[in-house]
Amino acid sequence: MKMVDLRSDTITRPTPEMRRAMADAEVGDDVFGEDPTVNRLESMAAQLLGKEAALFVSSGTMGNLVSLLTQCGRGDEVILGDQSHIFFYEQGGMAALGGIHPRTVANQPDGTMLPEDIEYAVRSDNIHFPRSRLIALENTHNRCNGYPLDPSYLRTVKALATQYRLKIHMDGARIFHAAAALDVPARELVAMVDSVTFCLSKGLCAPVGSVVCGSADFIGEARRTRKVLGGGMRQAGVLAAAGIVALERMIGRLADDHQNARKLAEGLAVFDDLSIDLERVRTNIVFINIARTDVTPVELAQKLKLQGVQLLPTGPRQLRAVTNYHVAEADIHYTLEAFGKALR
Ligand code: TLP
Repeated sequence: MKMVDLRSDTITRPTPEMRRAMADAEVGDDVFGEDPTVNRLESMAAQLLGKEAALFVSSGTMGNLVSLLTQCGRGDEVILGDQSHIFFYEQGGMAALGGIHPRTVANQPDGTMLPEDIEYAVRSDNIHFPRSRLIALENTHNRCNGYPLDPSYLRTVKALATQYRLKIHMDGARIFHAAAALDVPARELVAMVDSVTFCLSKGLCAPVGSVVCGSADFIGEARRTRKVLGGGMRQAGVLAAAGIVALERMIGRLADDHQNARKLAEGLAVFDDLSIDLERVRTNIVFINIARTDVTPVELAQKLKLQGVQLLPTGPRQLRAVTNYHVAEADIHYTLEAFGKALR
């Protein structure tokens, strides 16, 4: 039976071109800085995002952790959204491994934190308080409808950061998805931040890898942090080669995933048993709320799987669908039919 996998865009598999590039990759010892393919990926990434330097890391989680550990010390505080991936899904790594204190602020449905809430969270100089050091943003915002943060909001946060002498880190796991949705170059979305992580393995089809970008000084320190976390990867050019193809070939098609997500959301909104915040569907992530009480998200996901469609339960009444490279427009129709049968 055909299976449409909408659980995540992390499920994307390397394209034939990527596999060829991986097989042919020129490699060296990256801990000595001698892997030409990793070096090429890092300089391409830095250039693409308008930053001085970049660092190839194994995952988005590692990129965020490396960035926070590099920019903050023990007892420092990070202001971040209560729905952010860093807070929600990364095992509290900043606290567990870095002694960094998370200060959460409510995320709005569009992934922003209200500027007044950020300002209220900034600590004054007082012996009782941790020191506010950094604001962490997420773009697109996974748990907030995959919504993109636009340049005007980012400038507002930058003004606050400047006023209070805070750094900004962006979890840009899907920064190119945001750029496609807003129709602005990705570099415009990261110009205001000190560090950014983006993922090669979410929708861009690389099998492994993320890249951290920032100033040359920051990346020099981040390279040390990556090493202490065990992230020095030696002949990593076989992985970076797929990342290069991802940057060259896969970014341009992300708008197709957004369009398919839109079609899926509009098709699902017709079902009385489901509710979708259609206005918030701007990228490839669709949250589906179940209005009925006689079926749990896990049960509905099981029924859908029997009809050849996989989704991820993400809350007590909620499922998530993420369109990606392996989901074609015809698969959206197939998915809508599967919902019809599963809800019957
Ligand atoms: N997100 C995954 C799951 O962890 C939820 C997904 O399926 O969406 N930042 C953001 C915004 C992410 O969405 C993710 C992965 C990460 C960081 C972590 O990346 P990895 O999995 O490479 O460590």
